[in-house]
Amino acid sequence: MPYQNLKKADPQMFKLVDAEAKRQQKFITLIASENYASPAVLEALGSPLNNKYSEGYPGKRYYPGNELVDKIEILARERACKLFKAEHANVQALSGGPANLAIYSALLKPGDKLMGAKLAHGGHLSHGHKVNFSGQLYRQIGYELDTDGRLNMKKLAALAKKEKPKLIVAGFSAYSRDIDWAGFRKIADSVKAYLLADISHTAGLVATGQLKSPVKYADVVMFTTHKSFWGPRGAVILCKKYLAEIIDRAVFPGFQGGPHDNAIAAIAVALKEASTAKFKTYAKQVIVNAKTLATELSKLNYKIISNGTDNHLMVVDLTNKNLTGKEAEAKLAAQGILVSRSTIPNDPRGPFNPSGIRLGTYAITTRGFKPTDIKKLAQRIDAILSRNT
Ligand code: DSN
Repeated sequence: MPYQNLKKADPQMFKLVDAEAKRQQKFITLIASENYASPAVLEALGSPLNNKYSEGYPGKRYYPGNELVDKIEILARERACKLFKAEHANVQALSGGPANLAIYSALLKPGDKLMGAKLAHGGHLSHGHKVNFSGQLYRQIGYELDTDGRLNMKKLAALAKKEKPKLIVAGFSAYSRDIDWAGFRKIADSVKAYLLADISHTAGLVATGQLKSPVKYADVVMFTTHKSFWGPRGAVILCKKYLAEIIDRAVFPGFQGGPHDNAIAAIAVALKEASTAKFKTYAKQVIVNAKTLATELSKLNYKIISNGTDNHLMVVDLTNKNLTGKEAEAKLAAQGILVSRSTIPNDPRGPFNPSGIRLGTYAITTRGFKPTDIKKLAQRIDAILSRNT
């Protein structure tokens, strides 16, 4: 039985943790940013590595007793570099938002222009949105998807030429198409901007060759380790050698104190898992499942932004169904299916109750869903959303 020590020490918390573990098994999770950490990852996370302080980097710490922690961090960095064919990896950022802020602080000065996708067009808060520190410290030049729900590289090039940003973020939380990294590089070069690829949503698909890799093109690539991998909460920053020192310095001591050594060990485990044939099969299945879900929902007259998907997710515009994203989210959750509300491009509604929902297939694929299950799931989603109550 798991959690026996917790049960004894804190029965109230035990009940909550145990109930949450059961809830995660009971619900069908289509939240595009969620997945299940593997048992090996959870063991590394819950290990005594949690107890160590190791400010600094391997071979250069500000505390003693880090000989083994050094080996662990070096292993995580080496595995990240090998998996993505990268020149340098930093594995200390606590999660995606802090990683992005550290990267900006390394490459930009307050007030500089940062060109990132608008939130309603698939971007992320940390890509310069005004409610995020990134939008308060830097000036966001927001870009949009075209009317077909796809990136229009010509329009992006024109915007970059007009605004001359210092950094371009190519990265998305709700964009279902593969990305023209070479095109982004060309645009960045045309205005002498840095290019940051935020592949938090797709890193596992990139690592296994299912989607194009930005590593050759971007100055910096970052990703979280809990969405597309069976990994812990955390982030990895990859960069060219010439930026390694300033990126490392920005993470520590610029932004953070002691790294979470247990999370770093768990990241290393997740990256090892990601290099296996089993994981490659999983990554392929994630995409097959997402394509099937998009096709089946389209057949049921759901409007998928960009008419389909190349990756694990899709955004569904519910306007023709006379439902808001929040209403659909609640109706589905009441029946055990979790999706997250989502803005659609040029959404007339606000982000708290937007016009769409976002669905992703990482978690259900980990649980073994195949296209036959997906077809039933699409029918079930439609049946729930079509009910009047
Ligand atoms: N909030 C996450 C997502 O759902 O995409 C990204 O940080």
